[in-house]
Amino acid sequence: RWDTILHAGARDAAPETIFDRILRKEIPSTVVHEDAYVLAFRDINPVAPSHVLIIPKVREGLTQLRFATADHAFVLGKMLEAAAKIAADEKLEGFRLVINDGPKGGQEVYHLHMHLIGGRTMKWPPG
Ligand code: DGP
Repeated sequence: RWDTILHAGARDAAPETIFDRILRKEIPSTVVHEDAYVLAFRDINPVAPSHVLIIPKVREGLTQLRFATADHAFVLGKMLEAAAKIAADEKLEGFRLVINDGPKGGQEVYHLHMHLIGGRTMKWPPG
């Protein structure tokens, strides 16, 4: 499975991000979930009482969702599975999952990540 993701190519030429350093534990983070495929840690700049980032562990994965293909289905599923578990662990009554894509989508870190946000009532539409 990792072979297909490693050779998916979308991020091979992309520079490292701060999330690679978090994955290597060079930068401390508050980890709330870790398995073979994903790491989840609290956002340094939370926008809600519970704000967790869920990222794939493999750095040659994806910089952003727009490059996702069927090759990434497994790890994308693992990210969603982790989100469901963390939402239960955090005892969230309601929550929102956000993937920002590109500058106009509000993306700042180009290592695919999902924001799990909860602990307050969400507004719609988002900003
Ligand atoms: P985005 O805008 O979707 O690319 O979100 C990037 C998020 O990453 C942003 O909410 C802040 C968070 N972040 C950036 N640097 C760090 C860091 O060093 N540690 C942690 N825990 N979060 C970070």
